[in-house]
Amino acid sequence: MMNMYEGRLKLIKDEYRCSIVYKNEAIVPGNGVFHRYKKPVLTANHAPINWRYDLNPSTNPFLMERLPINAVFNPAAIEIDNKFYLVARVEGADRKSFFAVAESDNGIDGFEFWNEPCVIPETEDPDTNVYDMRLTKHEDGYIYGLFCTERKDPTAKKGDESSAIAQCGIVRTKDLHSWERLADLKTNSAQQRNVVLHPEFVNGKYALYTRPQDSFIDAGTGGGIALAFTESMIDAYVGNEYVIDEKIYHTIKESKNGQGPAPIKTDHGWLHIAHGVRNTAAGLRYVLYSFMTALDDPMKVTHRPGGYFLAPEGDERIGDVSNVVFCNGVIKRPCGDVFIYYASSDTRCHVLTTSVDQLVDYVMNTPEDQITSAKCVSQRVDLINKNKMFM
Ligand code: M1P
Repeated sequence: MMNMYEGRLKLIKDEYRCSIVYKNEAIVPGNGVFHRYKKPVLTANHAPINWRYDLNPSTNPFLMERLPINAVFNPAAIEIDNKFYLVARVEGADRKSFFAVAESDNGIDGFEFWNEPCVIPETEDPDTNVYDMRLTKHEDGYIYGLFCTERKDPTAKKGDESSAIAQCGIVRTKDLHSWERLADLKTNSAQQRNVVLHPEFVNGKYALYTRPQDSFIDAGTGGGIALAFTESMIDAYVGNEYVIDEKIYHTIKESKNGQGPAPIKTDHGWLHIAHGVRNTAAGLRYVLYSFMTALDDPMKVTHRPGGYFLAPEGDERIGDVSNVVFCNGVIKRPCGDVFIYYASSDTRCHVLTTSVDQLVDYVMNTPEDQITSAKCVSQRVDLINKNKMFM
């Protein structure tokens, strides 16, 4: 007869295999822009057993989960030699996040974490929490990971244990195994989140999408997604942050917005996926939207499809921070297929599949937000009239 330890170990191993080995299927017919998938691609259940349990029967006879994983979300993404890699935000039950690489052969299922999480060196001022990496394969030859580094606000009043300062941490790598930590980005803004490196030099400089913000949660006077420039990624410093995509009253991005992954280069322009946030009686609602900037001038927005590209649906709406979709990982394949990785409600990771052609069509031919109800009615009536000959 099996003792408690052995019985539990078998059940836990079976449960782990069941939660990571499955075939993911596209939900058809989809909306013509992308396909959603029936199952998430990466969840807390993907965390290997030896990351969570002390497997020594003499120190853990009940086989208790000593270091549970709370959530796996907001992954960066990259394809190397035909393999799909996610660098996910893994959050323990202790609320600390860290990064870990998971790999898959097809990008839609079969993701498995590497043996150990990423070891990210600290700076002289240790991070309390790190999260939301964006990977950029830069033309200088490095893969950069820009992420949010968070520390307690040193000016917080006595008793205030929640005020924090968010800034941009920077690492670089060639293989996702060893990570070189560079100095945190310096800017003139009080706080930064959602900082992303543009993949090419712009006028000989590194170009960074920033999101200046006044305080930890509120973007405040930080007007939207900005572009800023630095001579070097070593001791990177940006001065002026030029807002290229501002937040706007009564749109899906009226409270704040943030660049998603590094933009995708297409023949027609740089294609951006971003998140927009509005406030509601039920709290903040995060959706994804898209826009395009000029190839020869990434400061110039050329196309702004109105409304959201993706909003949380069904089970996606529920989680640790409900009513959120967030994207910081995309893979454009050489064949033109595009895999967009997003997380729902700060809890789990999903994939959308589409193509450069579909995304370009969406961004270039979807009408802009008309800003008022009357103009939106007229926009819809126009569409109805044009459709008469096809009905
Ligand atoms: O909880 C939703 C998201 O909130 C923050 O994003 P932003 O700075 O744009 O508001 C981040 O903490 C992000 O990780 C989180 O998903």
